[in-house]
Amino acid sequence: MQGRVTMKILLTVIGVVLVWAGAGFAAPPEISLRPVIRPAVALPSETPRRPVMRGARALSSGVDRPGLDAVALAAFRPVMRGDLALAARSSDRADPDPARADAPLSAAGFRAWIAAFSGRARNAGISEATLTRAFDGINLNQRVIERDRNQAEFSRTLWTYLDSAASSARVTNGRAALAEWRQTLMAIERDYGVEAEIVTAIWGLESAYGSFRGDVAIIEAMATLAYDGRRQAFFETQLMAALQIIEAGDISPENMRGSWAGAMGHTQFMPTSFLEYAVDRDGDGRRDIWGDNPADALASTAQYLSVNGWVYGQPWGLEVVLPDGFDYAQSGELVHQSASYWNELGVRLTGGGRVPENGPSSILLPGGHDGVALVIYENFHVIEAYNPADAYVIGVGHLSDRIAGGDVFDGAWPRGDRALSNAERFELQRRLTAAGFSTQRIDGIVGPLTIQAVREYQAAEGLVPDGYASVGLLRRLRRG
Ligand SMILES: [Ca+2]
Repeated sequence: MQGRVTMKILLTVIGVVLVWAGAGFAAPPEISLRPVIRPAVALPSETPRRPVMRGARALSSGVDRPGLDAVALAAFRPVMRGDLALAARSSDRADPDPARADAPLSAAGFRAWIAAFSGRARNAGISEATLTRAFDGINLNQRVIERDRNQAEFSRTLWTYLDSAASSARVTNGRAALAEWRQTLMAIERDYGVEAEIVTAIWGLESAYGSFRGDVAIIEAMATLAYDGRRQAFFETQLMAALQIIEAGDISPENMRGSWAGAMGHTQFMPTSFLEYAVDRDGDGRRDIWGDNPADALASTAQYLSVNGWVYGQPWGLEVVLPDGFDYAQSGELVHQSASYWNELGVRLTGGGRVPENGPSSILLPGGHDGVALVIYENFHVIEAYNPADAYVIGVGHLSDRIAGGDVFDGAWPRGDRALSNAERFELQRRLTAAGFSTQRIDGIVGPLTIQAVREYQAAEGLVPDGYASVGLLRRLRRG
């Protein structure tokens, strides 16, 4: 648990830190929404850029956000699955190689870098044939660099994220996708012990059920970003993993395509995740997460969750109603209690039922005490292994519930509140720490310890100690 909390402290964004990737990378207009922590990878909207999923299945596309269809928006997705998280950490915490980062990039420099890297790849067991195929004709990709460097950062609230993540269109398309692939998904559920709706929801958030698998050449993008040097070690590792995948014969270099930051296929695996979790479900001898048939990708996603501890039959979380006089010091991910403990306090499901026993659980208040209250179970943290942003986990969980026929949240969100900007999150941490409520680190990431510091500050100020890091709270801190 300590490791998990540490992970959260390092990586999580609560209330949703969304790095909104700047528009203009993709030539065609692209509506994409996805809370991102760098590196940004486009999350597809529910409107496929292509009218249909190639070959496999037509999506009933539908924009439920009028006015956006012609607007290039780029991505919305809490990116940060484990390996991306490492990239974020190395980018935000470790010093980039200043010589490399500031040096002008050139085609000649790129070729020289490829030559040097090829030596390291040979030493790692990559064959000459694979290196030749992989690096033949690739170029320094300026668009990838621009995309990486010009990530305008916008912060979005959780509820704004959920509006798209579990929009009616994404729910409808998810039910259609599940119906179409039911046999495959049910067999995967049986073999891996991960519910079909959960796998479908991840598919829906990662690529809009296969509609946005990405068409950037992965070898070129990874080599470009490694050469660029801002996160050299991370992208070198991804590039090496990509070469290993080609070496293994799973995909040709030409067909190894994905998002500019390296996420590939139906469920947007990074190359290192592929090596760790990808499986050949359809038995053709190749682990193909890129092609029209999603079976390998869906099974790989189930494998990912299964290996990380998914408990079959356990909810990720459930909406609850807190009793009058609830002690908000009991909320937050640092408190773990049994369902009977919550039931004794008077916590109830929104329909009035008792909180079901599913092992240790926590009460989460992502929008403060006026917003939706959730009881979360161990499976919540398993989804975090895929991507630790709370927004993503709640998005996956809620979308899966909706696909399964569940209802929208009963509670309200504080829709009048805007999200804290990146600078404001740093400021909040600085001011809390200066006021004697240490956030342990000043990293702009509102994780469990920052939330705990908020809660202690609120308690000291006579406020409801719900841990909600709002603009109003920051204003109060500014007033001293
Ligand atoms: Ca296969």
